[in-house]
Amino acid sequence: MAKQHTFSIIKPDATERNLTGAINAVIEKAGLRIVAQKRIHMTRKQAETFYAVHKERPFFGELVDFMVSAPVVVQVLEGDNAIAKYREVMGATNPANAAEGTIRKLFAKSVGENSVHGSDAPETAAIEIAQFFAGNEIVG
Ligand code: 3AN
Repeated sequence: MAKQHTFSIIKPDATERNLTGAINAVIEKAGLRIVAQKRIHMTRKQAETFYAVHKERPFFGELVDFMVSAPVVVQVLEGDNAIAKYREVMGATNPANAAEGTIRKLFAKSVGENSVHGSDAPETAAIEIAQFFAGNEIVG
């Protein structure tokens, strides 16, 4: 399997609890390499663009409010089968359903405040990475 890139966000509930390093340790232990990373405070416009696919969902407003409530860490992760691998490492969207040892089982507070985001397909990974990183900021 060729090396793949996926886009990750360490969300406000996690940065506020100073969990960036703890989450990065789980990511690296799983064999994924952090090849780009920056801490930003998302604007409302950035969050609305990022979550545009969820615009019609009842939790959209709440989700955007949450994502702009505190800093986040945006990342590009590299590895074999990185997209599926990171979703496995994150665990289920609702931490109540997340498997032992996953980031969401270990750290997430609720289905909304669930500590991390990871791309769900190669097409979305490419779009999400391009929203936050220039090519020369990704150093493998
Ligand atoms: P995932 O992040 O596991 O791909 P999605 O794409 O279904 O999950 O949802 C995107 C984000 O929307 C979630 N990470 C979570 O923060 C939020 N979300 C999903 N479902 C709910 C819900 N029922 N109530 C509040 N927020 C939700």
